Amino acid sequence: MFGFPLLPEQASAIASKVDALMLFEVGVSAFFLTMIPLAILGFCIRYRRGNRVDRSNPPTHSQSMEIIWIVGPMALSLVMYVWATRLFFEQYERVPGASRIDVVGKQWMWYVQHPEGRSETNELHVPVGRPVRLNMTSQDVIHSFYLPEFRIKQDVLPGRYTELPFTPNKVGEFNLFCAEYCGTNHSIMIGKIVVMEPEDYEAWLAEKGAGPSQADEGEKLFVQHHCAGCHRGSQTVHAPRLEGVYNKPVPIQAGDEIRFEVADEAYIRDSILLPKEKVVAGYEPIMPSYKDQISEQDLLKIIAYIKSLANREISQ
Ligand code: HEC
Ligand SMILES: [Cu+2]
Repeated sequence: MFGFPLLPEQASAIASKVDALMLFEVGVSAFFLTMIPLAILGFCIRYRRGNRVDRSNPPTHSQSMEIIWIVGPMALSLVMYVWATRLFFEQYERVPGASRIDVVGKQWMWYVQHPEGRSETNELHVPVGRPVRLNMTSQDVIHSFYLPEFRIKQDVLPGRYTELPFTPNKVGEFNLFCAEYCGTNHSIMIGKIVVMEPEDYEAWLAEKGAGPSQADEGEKLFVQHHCAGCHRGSQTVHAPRLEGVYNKPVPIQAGDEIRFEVADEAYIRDSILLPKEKVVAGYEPIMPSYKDQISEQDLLKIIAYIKSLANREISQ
């Protein structure tokens, strides 16, 4: 309208669907927002003092009206509820084969780590048309990862991993904002997302030379922090091997009982920071806690390494 866009561009697979739902909700609101004041105004004028109108037998009850105003809004609300819920599940659905990219928010910047090894700040490069899953955490306070052109937003929380799946469908540069007030310089916590043709993306990843991958860096840290001393089949310490553990159910000793938990990113993170919380059945709780000793970035690298072990054979 007059060269002033009312809505940002639609740059992800889900964007047009989010807009359709929003337009519907705005339409319903606008309808009632006009009809109710119009009715009030109409009655005010018609029944103003001194106007000669029939005021005998004012209706005190109308069953049909009651049915309309109960069933109508309920049906409309249910349409919005079902529509929005389906869209929500569609957006957060885990697409197999999505590439996982790690994001750490901190006052006041975004740090992004690609599994291939390249990292960047306040920028996120992704290939067009391929599903991506961001695995995000914060080093300090609550931030929120907001891509307006993609119509997606997700809180980024300290001490927890949240995920944000999406599929970009337009090549170009788009906005990245922090959408949760996070302190003095919150307003400069902005960046951009660069959507590239897959070939260009591959070239971009390799631009700085084939450095170590995220998992390789994680392996270095695994040795540096002495994890390897216990977890690589030590003669003196009885600790579980980590090959193949990722995304598999692990038996946890809970009192006298054993329960199973899937070793996802959050589980591995907890195992490193709070090892006494969940002790693997059959082992002593001798693993030291690494709380406040390993940065969020390094934790993600170690997790990437453990994840990469999932496909390796156990070798003694
Ligand atoms: C002193 C020996 C020791 C060190 C050092 C150690 N661990 Fe452990 N770790 C254990 C033992 C024993 C267990 C099993 C008992 C438990 O769950 O606490 C374990 C459990 C785990 C688990 C859960 C495994 C499963 O099968 O569910 C993970 C993941 C893990 N450690 C990662 C690490 C990482 C990463 C480091 C280094 C930052 C590390 N550990 C350092 C002894 C150790
Ligand atoms: Cu922020």
